[in-house]
Amino acid sequence: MRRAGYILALLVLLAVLGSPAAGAAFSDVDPESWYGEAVAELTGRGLLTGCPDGSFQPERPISAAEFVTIAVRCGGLAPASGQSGHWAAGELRAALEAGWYDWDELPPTGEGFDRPISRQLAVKILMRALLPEVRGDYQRESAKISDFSTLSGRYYEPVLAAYAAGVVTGDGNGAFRPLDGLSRAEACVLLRRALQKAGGERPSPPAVPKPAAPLSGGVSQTGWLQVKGTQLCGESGEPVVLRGMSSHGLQWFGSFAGVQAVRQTAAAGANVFRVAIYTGEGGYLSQPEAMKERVIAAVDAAIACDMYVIIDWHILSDGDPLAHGSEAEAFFSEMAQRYGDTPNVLYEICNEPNGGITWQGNVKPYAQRVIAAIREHAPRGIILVGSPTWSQDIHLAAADPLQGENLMYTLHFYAGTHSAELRERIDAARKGGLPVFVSEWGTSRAGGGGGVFLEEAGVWLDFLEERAISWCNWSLCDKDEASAALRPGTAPGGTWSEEDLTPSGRFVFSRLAH
Ligand code: IDC
Repeated sequence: MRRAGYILALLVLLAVLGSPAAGAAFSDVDPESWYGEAVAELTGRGLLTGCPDGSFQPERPISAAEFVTIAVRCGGLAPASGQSGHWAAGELRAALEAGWYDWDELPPTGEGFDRPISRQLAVKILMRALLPEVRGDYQRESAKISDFSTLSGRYYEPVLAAYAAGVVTGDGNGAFRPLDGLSRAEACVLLRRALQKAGGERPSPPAVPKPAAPLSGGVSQTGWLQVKGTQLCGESGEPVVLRGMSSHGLQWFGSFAGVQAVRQTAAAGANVFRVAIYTGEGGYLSQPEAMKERVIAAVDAAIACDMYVIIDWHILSDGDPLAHGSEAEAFFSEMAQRYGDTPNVLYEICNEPNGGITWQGNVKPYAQRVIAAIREHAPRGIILVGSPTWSQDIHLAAADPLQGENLMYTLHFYAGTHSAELRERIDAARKGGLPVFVSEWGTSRAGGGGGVFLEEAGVWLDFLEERAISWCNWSLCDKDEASAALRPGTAPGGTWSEEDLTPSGRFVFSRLAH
């Protein structure tokens, strides 16, 4: 009896939801209309459900949550578990983590979930979900779009790819209208076309490459780090070298700090990931809560990959670390409370002090304050300290070092700008007993562009290897600049091949494994 009642309830529910069994018989969908077939097919494949009253509402603008939910089903992505607050929270989270959209495009605070999704964002999500490999030729495809000048550069790649694949054709005037919404009927037609191009079948979720097993120097193997003399060592005292990538600013490129992106660096041999939390330029100081969420997500992603992870308070435009000393203390105190008993985490307290500041008057007193705040909750974690002139003046720190255990001093270099002189400075500082960690370096000039200078970068890396000095490369992102490791348009949640790596990325990835 009970079982019969359950089955009956299930049947009623399926009918209401517009299950495959219910067919495409929506009261307001004419099977002969331009979108009738698309609706019928998606419904038939269980990818689409109508409204509880049996209607489909084809003219209504599709909301972001509705669109993402269908895209997640089409792409065969599993909704993230443990999400609450919105009916589509699991799907939205999964799509975000897969890199189908960025945090700022649909903030997880939810205000955009039920609003109409823009055409440009819908196309980006759709292309990343179903046709991530497709690229469109700029000249050829942009010529098809009469209002191309209104499209933001951020959407060039997916929109041009969508035109190239024939997924989008534009309206009667050849316009794309990037900021307008799209109707539920239009969404169905686009999704069906993309599914057809993708081979008509649900692609399996992107394969996550397994780290080259066992991950050499993975945290589960090396344990708590410690500094002995000038050398970074593992828990049992053996010398350890960390090699890995730095994120770019999380406020712009947070999607490249997710599990899939980080894991791919682990698969190439990295055992550390650096999480760059810009203080200025729209970063932490302008949106502390949102940025904190991103930091935690990125740190947890690295922990999930058995990697060490550096929490980098990325001062840059705000040259004096003391300028936001209280914010730094509060931030690191919170991070140390959260991660103080996790051997994975290192704390880099000031990326690059610069401007009219000194070691003794600014950086050192700042470091004393922040180190004290961290040590209250993280007695063992390694703390990395910068120095004036964009973390090049380690000789000043060597002349007047900080007191305390497990402290290291960062030196940053860019192969197109810095060479032998800075290397000599490292040797001199180490001779004086200063432990050095190259927490950021680039193959380009110091501005992030120019080059790349792979020969000089090779000299630098050989120098570091000979001395067992750890390093992180700037940066893991697809920005159109020489120092970026990934080509513009690379999907953060996809599986990268050689073609996705820039010349810098290829060089650096080849040097990660040792
Ligand atoms: C650069 C980025 C660039 C960005 C700029 C300002 O590559 O895209 O526009 O910052 O935010 C550093 C800094 C690092 C710089 C990098 C290259 O730590 O933030 O990134 N660099 O200029 N120190 C020396 C070089």
